[in-house]
Amino acid sequence: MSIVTIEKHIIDHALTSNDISHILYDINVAAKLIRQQVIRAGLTNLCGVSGHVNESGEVVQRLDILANTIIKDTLSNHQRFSFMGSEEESAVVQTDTYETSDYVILFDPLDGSSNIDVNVSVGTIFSIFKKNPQANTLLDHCLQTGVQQIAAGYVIYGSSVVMVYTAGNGVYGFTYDPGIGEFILSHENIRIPDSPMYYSVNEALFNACDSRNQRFIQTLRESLSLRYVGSLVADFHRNLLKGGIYMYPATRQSPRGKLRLLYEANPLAFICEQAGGLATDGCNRILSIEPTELHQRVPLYLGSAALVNAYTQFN
Ligand code: P6P
Repeated sequence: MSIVTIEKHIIDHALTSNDISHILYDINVAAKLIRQQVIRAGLTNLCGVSGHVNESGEVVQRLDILANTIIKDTLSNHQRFSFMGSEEESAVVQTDTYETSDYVILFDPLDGSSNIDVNVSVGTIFSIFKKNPQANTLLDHCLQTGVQQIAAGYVIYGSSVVMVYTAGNGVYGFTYDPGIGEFILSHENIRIPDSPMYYSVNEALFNACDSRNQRFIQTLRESLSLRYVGSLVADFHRNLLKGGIYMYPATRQSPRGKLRLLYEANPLAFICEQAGGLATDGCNRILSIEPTELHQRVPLYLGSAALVNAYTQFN
């Protein structure tokens, strides 16, 4: 079996032209550093809450803060990014090289981190843009529609550590080999299977949804198996590989849904569409939504095209 590292893959796919190779290398370094902390969390007093609440009003875990710091420091040192938006940062972060660097990154440093204490997979999600030439403010560089992304991906820290990305030419997965300290190509050109197996939704929200969502969930129950671990990256990764739908609808408590457009919905929507799937907020294509706030939430329906289309037929 030929060993294809991220660097070799990028050369083979001639991605060196727009710096994607350097960006993916930087992210793979950050992922290795975060992995080191995740796999030892129970031994290093890194489990549990930090005592802070983030801009979205969510309790921040100790590992959220550490992962956020690792990504900011690693990427700033490599001087490719001008601006960063993070779930754990209330405002846009401007790097020391903002005048000369060309790229912008939005990221969720450790999605699903409340699952760390119980050993359920968690993940890092990232979305990459070029700087916005029409920007008047720092925020304008981050508030770009999802179709403007030049790359997106995630790292899932699970039974193995897998980095999945797209740069608009298909979806590729790399599994970390601790024996050689490298991510090795393991999933060549991922496509969502035509016949879905799973649906992923928090069934406890059923009574808080509108009747359209309730009727849709009832149809899913008849033909699919429910798999929901409460980590978006883990639930999405399963549906990407096996076929299925992840949904987090608007509810009475969260009328705009729970998940964030810029660093959760957009990057996973880019990957999903590149793998032959669809991603909507129930009415609009996620990648076409014009962002207005850094931490804005959207309802999210993401996965097999047949299932996402089935929801849009409900009214
Ligand atoms: P609930 C984790 O906090 C997260 O943002 C996603 O990773 C996950 O899919 C969702 O929230 C779980 O939310 O309300 O079902 O616990």
